[in-house]
Amino acid sequence: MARLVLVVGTKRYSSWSLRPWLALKQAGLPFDEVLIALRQPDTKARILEHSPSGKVPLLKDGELLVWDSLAICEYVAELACAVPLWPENRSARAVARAVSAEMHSGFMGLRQHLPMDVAQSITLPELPAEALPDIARVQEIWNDCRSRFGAGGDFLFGRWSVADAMFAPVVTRLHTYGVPLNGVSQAYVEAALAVPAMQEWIEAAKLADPV
Ligand SMILES: N[C@@H](CCC(=O)N[C@@H](CS)C(=O)NCC(=O)O)C(=O)O
Repeated sequence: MARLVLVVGTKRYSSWSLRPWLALKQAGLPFDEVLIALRQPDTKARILEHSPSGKVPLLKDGELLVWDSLAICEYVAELACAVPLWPENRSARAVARAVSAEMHSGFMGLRQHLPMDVAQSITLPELPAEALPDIARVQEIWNDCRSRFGAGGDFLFGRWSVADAMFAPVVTRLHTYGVPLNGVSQAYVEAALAVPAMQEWIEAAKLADPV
């Protein structure tokens, strides 16, 4: 079997790349990494050498190309049958997919106004108004998941799942910008940041050349 290859963008900024990278790590699947510097004149051309969508992340499994963070996480969950990456309970799994899809397709205010930068702590004079509804909705989701499905562990559905991968860049943003959170959300942020793979990504981002 060919070794998996994940093409990712600059670790400081590439929120989409972080998600499937974490899923692969959490699944314990070995993979090689191709890192492309974002925000450079040749970024688009370099990504297009690998990815038909012109975006990272991209997973290569031999001849097979899988692009888009959520599709890659789904594929990794299928490969990693020994380590379940979705909740086993059908209702929990349905909600995990719903919140993952909601994250994947929304939260533009949070994304645009509090961009991911895992290498810094940034104090803003005040939080951007455009991000506030998203911050409230994220906490609503986290509180709901933790109270209904979280009994078996510290993550949204108890054991770590793709839903935690999808929210990982939100966790780092809330931490980077020191956003005040309710108790359940703060505890979740701390648990998500403590995951060794998350620490590994953040350390690599801090060590890399600033680009
Ligand atoms: N919907 C895509 C979004 C991917 C995306 O926007 N990736 C950004 C980096 S985080 C990118 O490739 N930017 C490079 C460019 O647009 O030139 C996914 O979920 O993977």
